[in-house]
Amino acid sequence: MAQNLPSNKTIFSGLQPSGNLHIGNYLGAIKQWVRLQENNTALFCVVDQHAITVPYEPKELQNRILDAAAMYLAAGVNPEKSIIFVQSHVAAHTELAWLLSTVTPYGNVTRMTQFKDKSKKLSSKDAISLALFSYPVLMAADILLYNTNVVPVGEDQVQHIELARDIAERFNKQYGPVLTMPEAYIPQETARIMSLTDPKKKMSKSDGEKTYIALTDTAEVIRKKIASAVTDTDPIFSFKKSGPAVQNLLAIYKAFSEKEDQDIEKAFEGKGYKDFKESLAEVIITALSPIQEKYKTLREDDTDLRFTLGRGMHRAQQIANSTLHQVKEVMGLL
Ligand code: ATP
Ligand code: LTN
Repeated sequence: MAQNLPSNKTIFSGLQPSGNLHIGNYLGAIKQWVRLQENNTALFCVVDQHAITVPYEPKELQNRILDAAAMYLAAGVNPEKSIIFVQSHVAAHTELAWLLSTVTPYGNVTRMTQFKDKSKKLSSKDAISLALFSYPVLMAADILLYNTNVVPVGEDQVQHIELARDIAERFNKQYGPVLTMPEAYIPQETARIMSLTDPKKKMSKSDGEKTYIALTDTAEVIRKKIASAVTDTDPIFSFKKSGPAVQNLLAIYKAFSEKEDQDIEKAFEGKGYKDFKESLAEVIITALSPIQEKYKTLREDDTDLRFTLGRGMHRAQQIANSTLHQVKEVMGLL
């Protein structure tokens, strides 16, 4: 199902500052945001309160929040066009989450697959927090506070967006039409970039260095990781006929080179994996190097970055507080 590029809508999305951002995050999320900010009203949030739902290192969090925000800007999110801010700077998120939790059926939250996956990965039952369970309600609050129409995300987040829609519908039915119904926007080719070592699993920062390409990886590291990426038995370069490992590498090639399928297929016809992988590594390096340079500058002196986040906070607060006020009013709070 191909989706048209939205225009004249309100767009909201966010990433957790919980580790190395990788090319899956870039192609599946940030790169899409950059396109969407042109013809829409856009808000991009560093969702720090989501990142603390699993065990984490408090000493590292501040830096990780700044790293994530710097990567948004370095990758082309423009603070003159979009509102860029940190979730915990806008108190309305957690407040609305509580209010929404009163209309959220417990049974619906128990169906969330991300909770099941994440809780399985934790070492003990005690490490599974109530916050990890109620995470999707906070995500619904993030989205619903800004009268969001469109939420660009990777495929893995669709279930959470469905829950946000369900919560909005229940709320509006019970209290009146205050909340806007959001929709997920999933760019097709890059919806799911797979692991470099196991094409059955999505690329994820939690599965070890070799499985992903971090946005901050050096050219040398990128060449090494691509050279050791798994492939299928026969070198066939076809978007339809190759096996899953090569299809994934082709999808990455296409997304970074912005070339057409036929042109890529033709370029590697009759060639071996070595040539293809060398070319793929260079395509990735060329695309990432301007982003890496800008990122380095932004992180060397964070004055500008902090100023941008402060401005984003004020702009976000204005919208969020107005929605929260309406919600409280219809709910009968004083
Ligand atoms: P985790 O370690 O929890 O798997 P992650 O690396 O998947 O984390 P998230 O913070 O869960 O990253 O995802 C941030 C955004 O990037 C989401 O919109 C998600 O859909 C998108 N995303 C993450 N991984 C991929 C991927 N492999 N392909 C496409 N999009 C992705
Ligand atoms: N759950 C998402 C991050 C996230 C988000 C959001 C995305 C939190 N709040 C609101 C879009 C809109 C994730 O794990 N990637």
